[in-house]
Amino acid sequence: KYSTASAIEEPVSPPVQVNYTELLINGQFVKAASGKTFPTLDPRTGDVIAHVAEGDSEDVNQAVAAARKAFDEGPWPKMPAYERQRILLRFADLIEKHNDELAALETWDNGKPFEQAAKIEVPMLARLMRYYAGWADKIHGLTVPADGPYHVQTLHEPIGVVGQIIPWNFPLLMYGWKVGPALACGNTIILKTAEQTPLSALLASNLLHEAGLPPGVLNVISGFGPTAGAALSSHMDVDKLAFTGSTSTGKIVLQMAAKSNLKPVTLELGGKSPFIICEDADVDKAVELAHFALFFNQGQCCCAGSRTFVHERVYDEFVEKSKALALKRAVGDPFKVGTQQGPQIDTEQFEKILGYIRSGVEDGATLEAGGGRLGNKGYYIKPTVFSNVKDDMLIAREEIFGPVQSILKYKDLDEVIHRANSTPYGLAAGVFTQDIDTANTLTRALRAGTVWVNCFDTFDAAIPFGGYKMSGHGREKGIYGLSNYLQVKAVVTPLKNPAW
Ligand code: TXE
Repeated sequence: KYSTASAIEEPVSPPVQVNYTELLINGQFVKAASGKTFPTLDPRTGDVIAHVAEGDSEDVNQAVAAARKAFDEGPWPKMPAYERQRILLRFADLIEKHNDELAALETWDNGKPFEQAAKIEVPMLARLMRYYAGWADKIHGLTVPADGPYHVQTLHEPIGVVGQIIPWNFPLLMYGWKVGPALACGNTIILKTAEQTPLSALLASNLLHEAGLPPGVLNVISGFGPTAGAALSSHMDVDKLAFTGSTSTGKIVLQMAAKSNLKPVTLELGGKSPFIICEDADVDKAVELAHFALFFNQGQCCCAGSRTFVHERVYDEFVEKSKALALKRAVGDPFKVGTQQGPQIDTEQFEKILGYIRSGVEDGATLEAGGGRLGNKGYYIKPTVFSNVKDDMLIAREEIFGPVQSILKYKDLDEVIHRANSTPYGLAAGVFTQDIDTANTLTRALRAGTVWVNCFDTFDAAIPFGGYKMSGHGREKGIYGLSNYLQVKAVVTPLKNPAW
């Protein structure tokens, strides 16, 4: 059924229409000020899906002005939190109602399996909205016992006009991680979507307005990084920036934020996450989990388990079984039932991944499976497995962001801790062991924002996510995600009669 050898069958016709292609500013869909559009492409074929309005600095200015007015004049930040909560809850209901439409648009624009989008990602978006709706009316400050005759309290206030820049690998989930907490706290937003995947956020944002969001509270700009993204990052009237993307672009936006108005920045960046398989592991289960940790979402995950460290005692068996699993992986049209892996996002990522595969071969790693493109159309890559990977090889050091598993051998725990931490990244790590002491040692020793023990990619609205080192600043999701979008104001009042 799946052509894992040479060709991909004719693409299935997507069961969805594209209805929204313009910028969303002040509650209205509008053309770009320049009149320009750009094509968004189907990764299965490289064909144009739709032409989308191309936002630039003039559009960003208009969106910031709308968000500023919606913040300063309200009612959004001042309305009873219960009302904001109800809008987010109605939005969650609408997401569920339009589940398959959102999922199909996501698959068409991104290439991810429809089943994954429809059964995992869109339901998670609804869950995230309900989670943050739940927080909306429970955000409050403290009464502080200060020295001296003072009544001291803290007010937790929304930070203001928020700029958010998101990538293309999980367009709707990144939308949810950013928009959910910012709205719950009473902020107003300008969201810049990734140029590869502008469509699903426009549909979702239309539903959010249908749910009752006042105009200007969420503005959505489709467009490119160096133009629209840069205009947002360096804008003098944006109070806060949240960015997810590559570490190199993260550095650029942080600089722009610093050089403009010193807006605080949350960054969620790249990774090179270790997944450590200990000598006591059930090898079959470990192989399956490590495969999932790397290949999920075509390998396009910031937290992908892209350095699989395997204890020497189980190494050979692990490599054999990982190879067999990769060869069985169902690669094909993401709209087909049963597809596990669709195409990569675009020609740039496709070429970059193929370059890394070539470098793995040239550096002397053993190519166990895959090793090239699949078919002659679109951006499909064969699930690729390298064994005998050494720490200094490019494929073990840099983020590949594709379906390429690198399996490394280790001897003892101290050695693997040192090697796992020898990276500028620190986003996530995985540990596979039945020994509680080994698990405790590793979870404390690994310098990463998330450590999954005997599981991987377990995401939940309540679990915080973010990076150590060059994987980012701050945490998103959960209670931690709220603080990105709040200011703390200390209010100090002398007590007239301190005796009471
Ligand atoms: O990322 P960019 P790209 C990694 C992954 C991938 C690499 C490059 O390794 O291969 O990054 O991908 C906007 N000012 N990740 O080029 O450039 C851009 O328009 C302001 C990991 O797609 O970081 C998009 O909206 N904004 C990552 C967003 O930044 C700018 C997910 C991300 O694009 C900008 C994606 C600029 N000068 C890629 N330049 C993760 N952490 O999950 C670009 N942008």
